[in-house]
Amino acid sequence: MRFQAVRDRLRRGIFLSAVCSSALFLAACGGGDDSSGNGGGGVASPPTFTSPDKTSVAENTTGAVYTAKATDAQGSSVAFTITGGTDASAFKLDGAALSFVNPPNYDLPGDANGDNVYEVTLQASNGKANSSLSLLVTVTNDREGIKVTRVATGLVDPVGISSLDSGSSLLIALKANAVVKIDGSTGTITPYYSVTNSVGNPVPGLTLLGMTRAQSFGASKGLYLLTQQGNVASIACAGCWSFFISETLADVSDGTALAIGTGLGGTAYVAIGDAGGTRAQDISGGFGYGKVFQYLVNPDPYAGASVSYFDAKLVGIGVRAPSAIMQFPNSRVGISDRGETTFDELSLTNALLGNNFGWPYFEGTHERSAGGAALTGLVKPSLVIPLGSEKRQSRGIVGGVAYTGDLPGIRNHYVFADKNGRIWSIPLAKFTAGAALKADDLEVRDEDFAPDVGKIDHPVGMAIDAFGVLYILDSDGELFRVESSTVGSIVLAPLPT
Ligand SMILES: [Ca+2]
Ligand SMILES: [Ca+2]
Ligand SMILES: [Ca+2]
Ligand SMILES: [Ca+2]
Repeated sequence: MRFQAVRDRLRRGIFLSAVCSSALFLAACGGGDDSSGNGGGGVASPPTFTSPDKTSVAENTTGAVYTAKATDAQGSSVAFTITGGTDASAFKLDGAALSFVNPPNYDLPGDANGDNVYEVTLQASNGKANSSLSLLVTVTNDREGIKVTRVATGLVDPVGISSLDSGSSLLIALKANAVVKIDGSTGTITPYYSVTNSVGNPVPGLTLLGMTRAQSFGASKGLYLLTQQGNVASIACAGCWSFFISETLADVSDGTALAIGTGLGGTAYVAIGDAGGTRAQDISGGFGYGKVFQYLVNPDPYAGASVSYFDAKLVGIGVRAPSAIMQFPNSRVGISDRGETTFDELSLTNALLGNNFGWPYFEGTHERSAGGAALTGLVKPSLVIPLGSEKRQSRGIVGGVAYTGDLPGIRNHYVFADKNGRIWSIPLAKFTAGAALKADDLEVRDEDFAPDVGKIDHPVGMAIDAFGVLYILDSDGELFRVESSTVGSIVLAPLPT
């Protein structure tokens, strides 16, 4: 009897002989449950799957992704179950309809090996015998409504971008002492500002390192510039006074990294690196290295014993190679810092004073040297990304915006980049107190952000215009506008007649 059943199955090609040998036969090949009795007349043959062993589905799908089908030689009804597979827990079965427990996310795959191919084993049973199918479900990308258009090229050595808070107007700082205004919807570029001397000529040898628009006098905003002349980096507020005023920050001949951005209360923040780490924890020696400062223009520079154009506050210590400073919702400021050998990190704080970002004791979550536990005011990083060039490794965190605009795919995400052009996003809701997000929290958005022309290869900054549209500035002079791919296709209902 049994031999007869085996031969029948072989004839139908149901199982692989290599697997289905000897005593393993019943278990591995789901052979007939003939021990349960078949009335003494032959062994029930198992159902035969007729649905394919692979399927593909776009990410975010909520409904059924696959319908199991099988025939039964005896005409019995067939029931399906999930019996295994590496990714079995990602699925649920309703009758023959297979669906994901949670809608799959191509940009942050949930399958065991992260390649967006989910492995699940289905079983078909007629109540007496059963057979199995190893199913592969491939999840494909959806751009989630994101359309990226290149709106300008030819911006030479751009170093920073800010919204002008009016329409689609943006400011872009160019290294060669020029700030240009650009209309983000048309790409039209017009001169806006350059640092000039007393006779109105551009200051010789002065270059720009960065820029942010931040609070100047009262509620009004000013243009804060990071400048360099010779080896000396300075901060300036363009147009805040009738003459050009700058304040020295650091000697940058050793390659000290600087970052400027808008922080708590909409004020200008500057971070000065200290790659060697010998000065980052020293607050007695008057070193600016390894520190973060808030700069405000002084409304009354002549009030004190000496003339002081800026009010500068020491916000924090312990930074190595700061790359970006940005505002976060819930009155937080984010500061990204480039690691030496292990991690890039992003730290969030809502404290204006007393922050210690940990360098040189900590690099990300890695304790680089003993003694870090004793630091006061230690701000543990909210996000650490290992250094490297893989999808979820960093070559240096660039920019970033807390995007609250209309694009559903990235709405309420922190959208940021890697120096070599990787675009990532993380839902803002994940940035909770005490959470240390890691590489496997990164949604890799490279495909969603592929532009119509050009390439986002070395981004230098991001900005959001007054309409809520996101822009990405690339170091080779390209400006990209990120908008909804569906805006143009809204169909208005006809007017009643
Ligand atoms: Ca997605
Ligand atoms: Ca897989
Ligand atoms: Ca996507
Ligand atoms: Ca480019």
